[in-house]
Amino acid sequence: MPVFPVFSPRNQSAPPPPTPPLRPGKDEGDGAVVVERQTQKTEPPRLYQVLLLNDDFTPMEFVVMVLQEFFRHDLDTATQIMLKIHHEGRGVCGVFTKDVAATKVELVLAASRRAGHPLQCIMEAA
Ligand code: TYC
Repeated sequence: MPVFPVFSPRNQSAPPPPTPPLRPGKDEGDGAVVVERQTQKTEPPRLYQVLLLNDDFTPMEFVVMVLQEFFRHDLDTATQIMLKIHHEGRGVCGVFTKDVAATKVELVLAASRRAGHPLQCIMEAA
């Protein structure tokens, strides 16, 4: 016949609950147990350049407007970038995360087609 210990508030308090096992974590001295330590795994997001390509038909003013409106360049910078594209064939408008770059490309192409220009806008891994 098993004998159960009896703890009544009058004679003594109940014994402390059993200590949890230290595995798989380790007690670090402050009573805290780290169950799992993870090394940093997240990489910074990849970046993409958005570029404009030269053509013989899109007006310079339209390209400057695109660089100001969609890439927030001031008039001087936009003009310099446009002239670089005009002379060298292509030029970087800005560097963005993938989704932002893809959206910029879509918006520029849509605005160009709407205005009847053949301007080409592409993205490339930076
Ligand atoms: N080459 C065009 C012209 O002489 C101007 C131009 C510049 C067009 C940049 C496209 O991405 C471009 N009208």
